[in-house]
Amino acid sequence: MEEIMDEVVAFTLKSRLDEANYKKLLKVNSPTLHKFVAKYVEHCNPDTVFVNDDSEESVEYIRKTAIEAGEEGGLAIDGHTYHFDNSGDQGRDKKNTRILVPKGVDLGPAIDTRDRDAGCEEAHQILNNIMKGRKLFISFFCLGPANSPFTIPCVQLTDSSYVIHNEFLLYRPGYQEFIRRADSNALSKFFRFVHSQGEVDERKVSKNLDKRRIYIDLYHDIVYSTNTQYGGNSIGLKKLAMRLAILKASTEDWLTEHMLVLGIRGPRERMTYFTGAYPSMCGKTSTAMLEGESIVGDDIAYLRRGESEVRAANAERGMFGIIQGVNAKDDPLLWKALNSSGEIIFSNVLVTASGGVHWIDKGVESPQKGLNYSGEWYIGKKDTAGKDIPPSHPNARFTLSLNSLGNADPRLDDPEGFEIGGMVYGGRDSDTCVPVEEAFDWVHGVIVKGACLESETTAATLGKEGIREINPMANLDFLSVPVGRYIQMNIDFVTGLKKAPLIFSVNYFLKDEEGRWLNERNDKKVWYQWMELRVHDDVNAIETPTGFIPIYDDLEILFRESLHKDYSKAEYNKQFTIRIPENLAKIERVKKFYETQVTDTPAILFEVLETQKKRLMDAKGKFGDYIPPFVLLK
Ligand code: SPV
Ligand code: MN
Repeated sequence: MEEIMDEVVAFTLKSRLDEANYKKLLKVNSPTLHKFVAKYVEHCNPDTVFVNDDSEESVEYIRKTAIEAGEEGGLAIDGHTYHFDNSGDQGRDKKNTRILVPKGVDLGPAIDTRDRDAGCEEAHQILNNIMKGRKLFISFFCLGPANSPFTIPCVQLTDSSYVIHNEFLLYRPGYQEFIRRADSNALSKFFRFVHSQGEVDERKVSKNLDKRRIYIDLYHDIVYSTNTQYGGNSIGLKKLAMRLAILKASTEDWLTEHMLVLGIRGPRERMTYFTGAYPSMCGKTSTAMLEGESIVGDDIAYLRRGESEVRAANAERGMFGIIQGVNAKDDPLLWKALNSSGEIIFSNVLVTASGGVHWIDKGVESPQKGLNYSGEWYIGKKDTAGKDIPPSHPNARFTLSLNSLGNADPRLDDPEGFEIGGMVYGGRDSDTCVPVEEAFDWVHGVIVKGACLESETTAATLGKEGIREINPMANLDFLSVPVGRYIQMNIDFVTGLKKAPLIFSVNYFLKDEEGRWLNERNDKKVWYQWMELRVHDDVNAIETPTGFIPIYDDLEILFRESLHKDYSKAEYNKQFTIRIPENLAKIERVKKFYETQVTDTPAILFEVLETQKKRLMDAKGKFGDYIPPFVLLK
């Protein structure tokens, strides 16, 4: 599309917006914004335009519209609503998500790109007139706390009130920030998202899934998302913004990570903050929600260098969490929030006639019937392949704001962020890594814990589950810079800092030879408490070929004191046995990935892997294939 002239912009906005909305838009004194809005109002051609100025009336209008438009339905508990996505639109669509790059830019084989001109053309073809008969919502947000070095202003255009509703639960409001920045000539750049759910069927779910596209115009800070409603594809500020933020961070020397931020209480009221990277559906939210600890964020962290330390802030302020498995016993805090009045959107759960909701592994008996993403549902209902349809989708979710939780950190919006003591990497790994382990040093940690993170695929993305994949820093799906460069950025990140965080790995999914889980869900609390003690050098550890592991006595005390559990030496020995053949095999898989899928792997990665391999071989020579920890206790 051609650039449009200023007079045309003014004319378009005046003729397309009613007076009240025109005034709200004009209050943000930014010709760049006006031009952008005018272009997409012309192009997508909505019947009406609504500008969200973050006032209570605006927000109430969006809530009301979501119900009236049938995108959400009301539930028995005050403030709760539900939403369904098409049964073919229940996860992130990796196949149709592309980073648009100009000719000559190559991000390597592990990242799906598309030529910018061709991608933009296709996106605009799909978007042409897509909002005819619809309302366009324009809304402003901040990624990161407002008024801080972490802040990134964003504007979302969408014809879905459900998307906007999610966003004002998940992100900090941005209308005032846009006005302030525009008035002081500091609004040169902002992230822009154009989303349309496209045509919907009688259930109000996107129906043209063949035209589902998520195209990230990387160097122009714009993302197009069409013919989808699933949050991971449609909520601009979430994983779509993350690709833009990773590139931005790479040019400004900070990091955008797929990480929780969590405060862990240590002895004598000490609070130590951790970040934790986990692939989707691998325990990130349940870790962030550990009882007795302090949540800052559960999905996306921005990390910056402070004077001498690493500082992190949550890009978000809410949670788009997985609901499967949430139960009263293991998740008391979430359970309470999900059962209390307050604003929550449930997506793809089972809705009962009395306005209740149910999900897989809720820990209560399943209703016989209800409404779910497949329509009317009853026990035994089959899909077209003859498989049982579960009451809720495995990737069913809830959206809420962190401040509706009892454990939200009081400094959640602190513009300075949080000093980080430890960084944790965790994957879905049934047979290789011990439950918790500290890296030897920063570079070892970045490479062996972060870059080598391996995990089985889950229902969070469309496609087959249970396939083991290398997933650097749990961030591969969102990378917008070549993988090797990204790893080098991580290596260099703490250069010159006096207090580099310690790096750890955790594995909640370890099994024995019979396929039984070796740990219980809440054991992770002990792993984090042990890491907290390590950050302050309060306990010793055992050196193994792969890193430092806990001493039994320290864990025994933590299990007893914080989980009231007897932790036996037999359990410890099983869980912390170093599995040499599995570790060696993993190194080969990782090497293959970095040799074939990444064209700019830093040489240091292979060197660190070789050294680790040598340590494993030496240990194997001395102690055999499976080394219980006491053998290594000096
Ligand atoms: C994830 O899949 O990593 C999520 C949910 O956090 S989504 O919004 O789909 O990215
Ligand atoms: Mn995520």
